[in-house]
Amino acid sequence: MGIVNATADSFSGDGVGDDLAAALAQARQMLADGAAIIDVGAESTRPGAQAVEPAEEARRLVPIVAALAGLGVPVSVDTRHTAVMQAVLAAGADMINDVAALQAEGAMAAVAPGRAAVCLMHMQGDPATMQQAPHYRDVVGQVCAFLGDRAEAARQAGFAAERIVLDPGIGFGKSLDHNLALLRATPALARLGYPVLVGASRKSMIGAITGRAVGERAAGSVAAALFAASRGARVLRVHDVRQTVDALKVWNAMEDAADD
Ligand code: HH2
Repeated sequence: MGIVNATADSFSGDGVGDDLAAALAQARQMLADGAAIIDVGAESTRPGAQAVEPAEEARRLVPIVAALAGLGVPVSVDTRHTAVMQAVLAAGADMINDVAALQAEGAMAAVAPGRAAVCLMHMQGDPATMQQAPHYRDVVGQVCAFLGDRAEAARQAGFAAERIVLDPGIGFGKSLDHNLALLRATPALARLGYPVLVGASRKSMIGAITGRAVGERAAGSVAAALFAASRGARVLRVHDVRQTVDALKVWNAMEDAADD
């Protein structure tokens, strides 16, 4: 899953702002590099990011979604606002990627009746304050319990199991140790019975381990992606598509090779 941020302030530094042509060019390059899904967002969720009004978010997203859907590209939209979900679904979005796991008023009811998939992500607190003092009794147990409950709520609302993806929410109200425990526990999350999405790309955990600035975290991010894949993650949300796809190809070739 390649990330296209129609923002000016994403932490990764590769946001394209309000430039439709740049967003489409970035998406096309990611597809050429091997992405299977494009995830577009117009509101940064990094701590301290500027809030974007839902009307403005939809204004930026709808033309991008319509253009990509028209090309037959599987398109996911990263939003936590119900009105934006409705607008992008009408424009042809195939997936709603919600860091708030469809907990906003009306969100579940807005997405459940259609054909679009949903990514339900775990977050402790809200983006403005979530990194101040994240605390868990049992991070893996609590995240799995939350996602299991949200998946069940989605099923009750009418989502078929094939339309649900779960995400532990790397960096969303988590310390480095919490993130590492969750990545190691990908098999436990996968045992809930839904595909697991992992997004560690360029995040501060990669910086904390390598000491690298955001623009220099591709290699560390690829290592995290391979580790997650090796533990059963089915979707990898990444900025550096070409490097990640190449690494997966090499790793898969070795996994699939005959033993003698
Ligand atoms: N991470 C970010 C945003 N959306 N969605 C899911 N499902 N999982 C994630 O880990 C995730 C997400 C943060 O990354 P990015 O979009 O690059 O940054 P920003 O929020 O600053 O635009």
